[in-house]
Amino acid sequence: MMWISRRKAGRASAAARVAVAAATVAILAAACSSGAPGSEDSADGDSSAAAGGGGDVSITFLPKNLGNPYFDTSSKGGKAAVEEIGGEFKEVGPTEATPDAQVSFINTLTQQKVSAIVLSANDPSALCSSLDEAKAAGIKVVTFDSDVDAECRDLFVNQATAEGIAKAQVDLISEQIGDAGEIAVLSATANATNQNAWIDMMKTDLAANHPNITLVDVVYGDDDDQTSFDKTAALLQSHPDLKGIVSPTTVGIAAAARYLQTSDFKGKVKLTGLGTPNDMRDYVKDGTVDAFALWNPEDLGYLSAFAANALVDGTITGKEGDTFTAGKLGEYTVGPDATVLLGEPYVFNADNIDDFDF
Ligand code: RAM
Repeated sequence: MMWISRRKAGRASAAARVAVAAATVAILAAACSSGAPGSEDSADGDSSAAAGGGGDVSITFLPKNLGNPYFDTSSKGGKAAVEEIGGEFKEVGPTEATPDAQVSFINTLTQQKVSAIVLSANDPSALCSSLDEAKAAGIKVVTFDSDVDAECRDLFVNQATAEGIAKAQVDLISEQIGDAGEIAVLSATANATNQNAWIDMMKTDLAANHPNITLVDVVYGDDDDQTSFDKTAALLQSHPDLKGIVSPTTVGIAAAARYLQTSDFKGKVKLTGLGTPNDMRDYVKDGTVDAFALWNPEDLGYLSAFAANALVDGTITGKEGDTFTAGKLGEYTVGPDATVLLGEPYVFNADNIDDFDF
């Protein structure tokens, strides 16, 4: 699997750009999080604390939770895009990945009359009434990474098709366990739109194409490191014949790898799913993990910010066929259901992991 062809040529330069930017990551992270990461007060904070420019357009990122390296990276891309646009960037969000916590941030942003909210949703429907109020106040609502029901937002920026993400993970686990035996899923939160869609499609793919693999359990680590670690231990205890774990969340796969690394199961119970190269590097190098998948979260944030700006300035309305330019990533077209697609998942292993720094 590769990045989509349009971006293939840019991959090396993207990696180089990330490397060059590495020295400034700490500064950007501090600036992006508008106060202490995890602070529930950050939505009330002075927007200038995380300002990315002085323009009229204010674009606020609201991830599932703060303190998650995946969202630190998507917000880094979002901030870069908003700076290019000449707007004002903010990131706010809860410490725990819950819909209730996101609702209060949405309500505050509506009072603040930001131009656009760019959101990864902890629930498909629980945010809808607050998002409706935001839209009624003239705020553009873009989801990225994890969607809400289509009528509750203006646009969804999808990292890759759900089918593609599901298939990548099923292919990986099936290769790693010899296409037979018991597997389990360690997911994020029970209501996460994105993980639930991927798990459904994994089940379909397993049933259709891998009759000798049995999915024996799906457990939820809530995108919390300790909960994910504990759920991994419990899975291995309750399923002594387990051959593999698929964790379609960057928090879950890293915690599961940490558990396996020092256990008797290292190398015997296979682990794959969706992870970041920086979180997973040591586990790939020491044989705890063979291979896993992801897309580039920085590009996802960057594209989402440009999409939000295109809605704000009227270049697009979310209608199928609308086009806009997302800076260095080039031109994108709005597809069915007001969705924009970043690309395809990419597989990381010992041969390529050092080419990436996020
Ligand atoms: C976690 C979050 C996010 C998901 C990634 C793969 O960081 O659950 O929503 O897309 O994993």
